[in-house]
Amino acid sequence: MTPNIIERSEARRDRIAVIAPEGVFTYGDLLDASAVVATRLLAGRDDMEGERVCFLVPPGWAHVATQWGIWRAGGIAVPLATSHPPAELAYVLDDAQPEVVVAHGELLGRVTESAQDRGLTILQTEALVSLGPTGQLPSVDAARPAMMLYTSGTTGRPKGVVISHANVTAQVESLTTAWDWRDTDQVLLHLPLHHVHGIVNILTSALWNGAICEILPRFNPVDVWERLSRGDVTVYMAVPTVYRRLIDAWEDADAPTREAWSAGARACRVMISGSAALPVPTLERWQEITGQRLLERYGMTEIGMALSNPLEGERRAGHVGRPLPGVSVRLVNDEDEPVEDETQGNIQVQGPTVFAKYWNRDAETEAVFTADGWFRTGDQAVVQGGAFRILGRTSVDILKTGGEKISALEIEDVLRGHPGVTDCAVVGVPDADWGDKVCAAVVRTPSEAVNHETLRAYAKERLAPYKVPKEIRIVDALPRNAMGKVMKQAVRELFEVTEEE
Ligand code: MCA
Ligand code: AMP
Repeated sequence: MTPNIIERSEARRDRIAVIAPEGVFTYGDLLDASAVVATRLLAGRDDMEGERVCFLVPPGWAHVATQWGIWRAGGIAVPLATSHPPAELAYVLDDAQPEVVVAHGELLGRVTESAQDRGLTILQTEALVSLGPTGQLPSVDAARPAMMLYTSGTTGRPKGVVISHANVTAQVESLTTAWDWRDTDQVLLHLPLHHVHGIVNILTSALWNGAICEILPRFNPVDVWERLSRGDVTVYMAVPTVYRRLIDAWEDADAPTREAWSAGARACRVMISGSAALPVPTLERWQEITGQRLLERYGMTEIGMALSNPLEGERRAGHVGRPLPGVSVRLVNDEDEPVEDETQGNIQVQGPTVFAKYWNRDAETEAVFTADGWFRTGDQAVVQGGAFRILGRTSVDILKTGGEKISALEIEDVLRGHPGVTDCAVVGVPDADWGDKVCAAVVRTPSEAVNHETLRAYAKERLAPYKVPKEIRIVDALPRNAMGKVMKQAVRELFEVTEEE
């Protein structure tokens, strides 16, 4: 990966690579700045040899230069989520055991204490990504890990998904072929840079192909529309919640504004949706107001992208298309035997895009691969007329809210830590905006006065903001079956009933 993207970029030194809040930067600027970052990280060594570098840097130039610098020094890039509170960041520091933490001055306060408590060096991007000498950089083999992204699962706290340079290359090459990325492309990036969607599908795909990646500091529907209305963005990607927010903003705008916005969006060559199921009404309304039929695709942190509707040809509503180039996908029953067409099955994936392991979790890694090397995604689908349709997840405890994957069990564990909570159950309630809306039913300790607000405040200190339940209901008891197991569907109904009332 690294050698290839570096060589490819050398040939494009004068072309614009990144437009960011900090300014406009060429591929030459990126090569030079990342060489300086790498030299500083190496601090006299030949190679970082897979040491982890956790970095908490807002989306922008410093983020990209730091990521490339870590890669070029032979380190593993561990991007920290800029929305996370100190407790979640500290968890990643404990798990990833980095050698160093890189932080932007704006966010430094979130990690200083945890890093100091753990005896970790902190480097500030303001000093790291600045002019300086460069030394000899190591040659990094493609089989080596490039990055580690944290993802929630059905067991324990989030796990580090170790993704090699070869994985990233395979993912980017597959998308380049499928979506015809070219050096004349210009893509907008406002998704977080600690997920495959933002890092691989948008940023690295653009830079691999010599295109321009324009980074917005945050998502704001009006800013995105205004930017699109200039008519020079060729590729746009987002999660369904974002498309829904854009539609809402368009509905609220006056007629001339709508016209300008729609004209800009029409000029894109492709608009893509993924990370969660795209509701058909969102697809249809988007097409009505922009003329763009969204290209829906399916992927996962552990595998990159697996299925995609075609660039040319029919993009079927409610479907995620066929396997991408180089990716093998099969549907199996619970015994891992392939099922017939038109039959529901569990999705399994194999190929060079698939990750090798979870960081320091051999048992969990072993459990997600079949004996013959297929990755069990935990998602279910059916093939109808050659196209896959996602039917849901095997576990009710994995939720997707606004494109963020979360574990109900992790949130339950945190809520149970509150002295006022005797028991609780977290569920995802279907919601037009979020996909799954995180809701919690809580049994209160009689002596303690807790309510929706106190529990949310407690959760906010300990969890990423998107994991904090949007609704908390105090109940006398959780619905349980004869075996004593909480019936999550019945818990979900508690909230659905409330909404209809
Ligand atoms: C923010 N909030 C959320 C979420 N995001 N609540 C639930 N789910 C969310 N995803 C909360 C905030 O904590 C806040 O709560 C309130 O909503 C408003 O926050 P705000 O900052 O205004 O939200 P936003 O900036 O508008 O964010 C919404 C968003 C964002 C733009 C949809 O969540 C987003 O960018 N999501 C995409 C994530 C992504 O890239 N996923 C890809 C992973 P309060 O008011 O209580 O404080 S999946 C992946 O990578 C695989 C490979 C794949 O297939 O793509
Ligand atoms: P993550 O682990 O955050 O990478 O999220 C991956 C999960 O997002 C998958 O396992 C699916 O459950 C879900 N997902 C991604 N794309 C789609 C899609 N187009 N339709 C439905 N679910 C999706």
